[in-house]
This record gives sequence, structure tokens and C-alpha cells, in this order.
Amino acid sequence: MRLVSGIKPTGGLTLGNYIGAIKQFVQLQDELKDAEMFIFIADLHAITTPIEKQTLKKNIKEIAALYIACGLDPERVTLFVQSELPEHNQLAYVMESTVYMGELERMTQFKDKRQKLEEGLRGSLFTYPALMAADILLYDADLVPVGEDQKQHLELTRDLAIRFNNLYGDTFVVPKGYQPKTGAKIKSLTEPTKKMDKSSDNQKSYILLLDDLAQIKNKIKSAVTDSDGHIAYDIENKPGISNLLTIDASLLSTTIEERVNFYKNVSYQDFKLSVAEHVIDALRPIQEKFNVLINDPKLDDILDQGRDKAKQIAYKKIQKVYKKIGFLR
Ligand code: AQP
Repeated sequence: MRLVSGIKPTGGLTLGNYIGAIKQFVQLQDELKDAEMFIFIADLHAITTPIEKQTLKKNIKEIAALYIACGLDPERVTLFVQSELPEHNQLAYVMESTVYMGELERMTQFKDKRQKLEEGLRGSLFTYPALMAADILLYDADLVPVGEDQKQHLELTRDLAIRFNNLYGDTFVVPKGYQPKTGAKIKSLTEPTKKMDKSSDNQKSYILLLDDLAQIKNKIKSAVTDSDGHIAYDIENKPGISNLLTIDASLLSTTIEERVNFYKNVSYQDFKLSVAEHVIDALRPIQEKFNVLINDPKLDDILDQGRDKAKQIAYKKIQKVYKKIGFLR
């Protein structure tokens, strides 16, 4: 069994990235002892929208340190930086030549981002799902742990694998998605019908894993809820409270029902303070480990070793794909 996933370094990682993705990576690492895991920093994806050089460099390093601080063990998981393996670009081009324009046009993430970024829309934002398919198919991944927003891209990846296999003969493993039972879509604290997003303009809408702990408490205290005063899980009518219940249940690795029962007869104010306490308890040890790792030269060694290990698989795969197509004399 092989697992592949990544996160793009467009900003500081949010609690949504942690609950929807990294926490799942760590859990799968611990549960599936025989699985091979490849977790990368998706820096090529980060230039699909404008980003400053120094910010990108800083974000790449921070994600590497955060992966480990959150519990990924570099002895068991191959951690690497996507752009250091040109095979990702090579296969991405093949995937661009496999996908149809109509399929790319239907991707909701592209449609959403296009609305926000009317000027200077980059071609790579449109072809993003082809690169994502390449990232996954390059390693013959069986399982891809991702949050809900990536489900559509993963479905497209499956379609592309099947299409290529039908055209050229069996080449790619058709991967399956894996989503957490609770927390596949953590919502914004200020607009709880929308996804918590690291590139949001409103800092109060998200919690960053590296946010100051006092600031986290304030962000949760000021999270948008409702005026009904009753703690219940109801996404339609009580999105803010439901989001906080989801965060709480996920961080405590329990069910939402158990949390609803626990907070019976508790005021919104006390509920928020309790959720804030659980978020802080989860993030404090991560921040402590991060602060040590970020200045440790071994971080580079880990990424070098990860790159070399990933390269062995990626190189062979691209050779196989190229031969199937008719390239390589
Ligand atoms: N709010 C979320 N809830 C649950 N899972 C989430 N993920 C992201 N936000 C949430 C999951 O984290 C993984 C890495 O995502 P990404 O950073 O590569 O992409 P993104 O955050 O989904 O990117 P966006 O929306 O385009 O945001 P920006 O532009 O701000 O970086 C994925 O598995 C994702 O599902």
C-alpha cells in the first residue's frame, strides 16, 4: 500500500490543513505500519497564484518543519519538495495531454479562484489538476488523504489514470481518496459557510498552526455563531457552532455527538473558551517542536534524503510512461 499527499506553501498552515490533512497523515502513518508514505511540499502549485520569492522560501521550510512537528516521522515517511523532482513536471505535461479542456473548465476550485483573481490569471491555475494528477500517479499511490475541497481533483486524477491505461495499456494505479470522518472541511471563523483558507484576506477567519496562543483564544472568542444560545450540530442553521464542534471533536479524536452531549447546558462563551483551550493544547506542543526544528540543519538532510528516495520511483515511472507513449529511442 502506498500513500501520497502534499500541501502547497502559499501561506502559513491553518487548522483546516492540520485537521483535514496532516492529522490524517500522522494517523495513517501510525495505523498502516506496512504502508509507504510520500508526503511532499507542493511548491510548484504555489506559483499558480502570485507569491514573493522570500515568502515562498520561508513557507517551504516552515511546512517541512511543521510536518515533523505535527508527528510525521522522517524515518517512516518520505518527505520532499516537489520542484526538486522534474519528473513531476514531465508527467504533468503528459497529464495535460490526457485531460480535456472541458474537464479543467468544470473544476470548481479554478472557477472560484478565477472569480477572485480577475487580472493576471495564470495558465498554471487552469492546468493545476493535471499537475496534481501527476503528483499522485507518479508514485502509483493507492490512497490519497485529502480534505473535501480536493475531492473533485482526485476524481479527475482517477479518470485520467483510467484513460491513459485504456489508451496505452496498464500503466497507472487508480488511486482512492481518503477523507477524515470528522473535519474534512473546516470552515472560516468569520464566514462559517465557507472553507477556512490560508489565503483569506481576513486574519480572523483562520487559525494558523503558528499563531500566538493568546491570539488563537481571541480568534475563537470572536468566531461568528448565532443568537439562539443552544449548542447543537446543525450545519444549515448553526454553521458557526457546528464548525467549532467539528474542530473540538476532531482535536479530541471523539465524535460530534459526544461533544454535543458534553456541552449540554453550557453557554456559548464557556463553549468557545473550552474549544479554544483544546486548540491551544493541540498546538502548543507542535509549536514547541517547530521552534527547535526550524533552525536545525538536519531539516535539509531530511529533505535531501526524501528527494533521493522519491527520485528512485519517479525516474523509473517516467521512463515507463515515456516508453508507452512512444518517446525514448
Ligand atoms: N479548511 C480545510 N478543512 C479541511 N481540509 C483542508 N485542507 C485545506 N483547507 C482545509 C486540506 O489541506 C490539504 C492541503 O491543502 P493546500 O494547502 O494544498 O490547498 P488548500 O488549502 O485547499 O488551497 P486553497 O483552498 O487553494 O487555499 P490557498 O490558496 O489559501 O492555499 C488538502 O488536502 C486540503 O484539502
